[in-house]
Amino acid sequence: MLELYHNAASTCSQKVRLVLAHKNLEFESHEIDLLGGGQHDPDYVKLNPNHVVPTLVRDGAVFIESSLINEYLEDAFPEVPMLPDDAAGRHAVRLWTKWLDEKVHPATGVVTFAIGPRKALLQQPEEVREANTNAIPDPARRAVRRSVVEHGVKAPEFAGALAMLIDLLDRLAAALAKGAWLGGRTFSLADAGVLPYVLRLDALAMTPLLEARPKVADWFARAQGLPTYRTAVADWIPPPLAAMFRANGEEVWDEVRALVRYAG
Ligand SMILES: N[C@@H](CCC(=O)N[C@@H](CS)C(=O)NCC(=O)O)C(=O)O
Repeated sequence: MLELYHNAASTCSQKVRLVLAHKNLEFESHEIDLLGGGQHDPDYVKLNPNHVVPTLVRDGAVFIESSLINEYLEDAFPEVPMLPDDAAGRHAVRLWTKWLDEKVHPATGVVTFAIGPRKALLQQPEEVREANTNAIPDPARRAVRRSVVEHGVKAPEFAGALAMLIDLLDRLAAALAKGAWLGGRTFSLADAGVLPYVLRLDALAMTPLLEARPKVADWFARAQGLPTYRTAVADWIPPPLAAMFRANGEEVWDEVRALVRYAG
C-alpha cells in the first residue's frame, strides 16, 4: 500500500503525483497544509526530518526527496517505464532532475513566496508567521523566506531567482528542439520533474514567458493534455488558491517584466 504525504499545489508533490498517475499507482492521500505549518507537526517531522513534502510511505518504509521518490517508483514499478533504456539517455534525464533539485527548486521557492501566497502570509498574525518561519530547519532557507515575504519582488533574492527560471525555459526550449519530450519518445521522469516549475510560472501569470518560446508552449500544452495531468495536478489545485496566485502575479507583472531580458 502506498501513502503520500503531500500538498495539493506544491511543485514537489505534483512531480511525484505525476509519476504515480503515469504508472497507474493508487495511493492513500494525506494532505499537509503548508501555509498553516503542517510540515512542522512533530508527527510529520518523524517521517520527514526536513519539514517538507512530499513523503511516500510503502508498507511502513519511508521515502523522502521527490526526485529520489520518483527514481524509487521507477525501480519498484518498472511496468510503465519513465526512463530511457540506454545509459546515456538515463544520464540525460538525471542531469535534468539534479539541476532541478539544486537550482530550479530553490529559485521557484523565492519567486513563489515573493508573489503567490505573500499577502495571505502577511495577513497571518505575526507570531504565527514567525513561528512557522522559525521552524524551517535550514537557516539559509529561513532567511530567504523571511526576506521574500517581507519585500516581495523587490527582495534582493528575486531577480537572480527569476533569471534562473528564465534559464530553465531557455534550456527547455533548446532541448525540445531535439525531441518532443525530454527523455526520449514519451513522457519521462525529466518531463514530470520540469512540468511543475513551468506550471508555477504560468500560475503566477508569467504566461508570456512561455508563449515567447513556442517549443515550450507546445510541450506545456501537450503535457497538460495528458490524462494523467488532470488526475495528478489539475484536479488537486483548489480554485481559490489558483485565483489568488494569478491575481497576485498579474499585480506585479509589470515589475517582473522589467526584470526579464526576454519577456516576449
Ligand atoms: N528537495 C525536496 C524539497 C521539498 C520542498 O521544498 N517541498 C516544499 C513544497 S514544494 C515544502 O514542503 N515546503 C515547506 C516549507 O517551505 O515550509 C524534495 O524534492 O522533496
